[in-house]
Amino acid sequence: MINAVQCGQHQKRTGLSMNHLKKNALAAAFVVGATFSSLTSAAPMSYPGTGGAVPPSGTVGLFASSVSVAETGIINDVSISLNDFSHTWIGDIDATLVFDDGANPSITVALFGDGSLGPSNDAGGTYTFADGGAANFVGAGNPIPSGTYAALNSFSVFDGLSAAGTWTLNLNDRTGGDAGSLGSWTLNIDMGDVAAPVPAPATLALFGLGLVGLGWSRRKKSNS
Ligand SMILES: [Ca+2]
Ligand SMILES: [Ca+2]
Repeated sequence: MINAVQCGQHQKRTGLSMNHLKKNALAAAFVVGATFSSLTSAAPMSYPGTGGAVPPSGTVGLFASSVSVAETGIINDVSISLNDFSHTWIGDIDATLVFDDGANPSITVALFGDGSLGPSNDAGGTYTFADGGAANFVGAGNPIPSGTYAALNSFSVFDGLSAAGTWTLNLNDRTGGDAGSLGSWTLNIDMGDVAAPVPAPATLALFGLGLVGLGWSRRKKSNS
């Protein structure tokens, strides 16, 4: 309603064409229609995680931090940001994102680090890992510039799952000497609606099929 009023005022001032009005009418019809069906558009959600020393003490060990996601929307896309992450030897670290829905085996995506001692490059920035990001994070420079990088594994392994569960960032510093810190981290989940989308016309069609089925069964009964 607010949009319709604003549009009307806008029209008075500028004298917009009929074509523009038709477009707005179509948009309004779409909004009305959407109230009768499940949302199909994706909703980007962000969940903040806490930072800390990497590793938690000394120069070897596991930094782990989890966030709980209550939303049960279907995952369209996942990315993760390491905010204000610094370390004096990036190749010390194996980084993973692990999803545990509490029922099925957990799913692990390797962000960077393959278990062997990697390059001595420093981390010093904010790094987002997302499908389509730049390749070779650990070798991207010294210090590694802030930006969006590809993880070692695709995040598409999460697509189609319900987002609800525990998401854990692991930064495993496996090598003595060199340490760092993480300011915070952010889990980003682009998710759709909980229920499978059922547009209003399809619902009506199913209702109609139900009536047809009912009539058929009654005829069958009367024939027996
Ligand atoms: Ca180390
Ligand atoms: Ca270094």
